[in-house]
Amino acid sequence: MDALGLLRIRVRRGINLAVRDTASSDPYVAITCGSQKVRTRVEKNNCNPVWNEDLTIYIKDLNTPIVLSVYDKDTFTGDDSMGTAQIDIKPYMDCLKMGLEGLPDGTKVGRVEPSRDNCLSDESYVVWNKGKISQDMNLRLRNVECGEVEVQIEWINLPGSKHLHK
Ligand SMILES: [Ca+2]
Repeated sequence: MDALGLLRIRVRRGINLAVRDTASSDPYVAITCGSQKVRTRVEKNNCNPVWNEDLTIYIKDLNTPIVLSVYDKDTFTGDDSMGTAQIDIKPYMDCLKMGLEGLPDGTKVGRVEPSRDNCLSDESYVVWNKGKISQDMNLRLRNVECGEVEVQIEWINLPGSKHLHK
């Protein structure tokens, strides 16, 4: 495996997610990247679930799309879709490649505006904190009537892997 590194995706919570059962849903988040698929636990009967769960994927190619999907867990039928969003890590990776060091905690090192090409519902910042760089994103779900998901991404270098900093 010649991965560039790991991406930790903290799935914080869902906001105003779509109703897929009688009055609510049993949502969970699945993230796919190439052949990888990881998922959170199911939060029963809650359209504003708090997961606060870390999902980690290998990144081998920065061009492979990272797709977040929300589903309603059903016991006897297939799980219903509650929307999808793509996680665009390119602005974040560009900040990482700058090789920043020794900044005060909370320094904003990058800003990403919502656009037609990303799924952001709000401005998103790449932030330096305690020697680490992370980015919080509010993702507006597509292919669904409503719903947003808050995530945070953070890069983790693999020991011995090709270093990103040039
Ligand atoms: Ca259900």
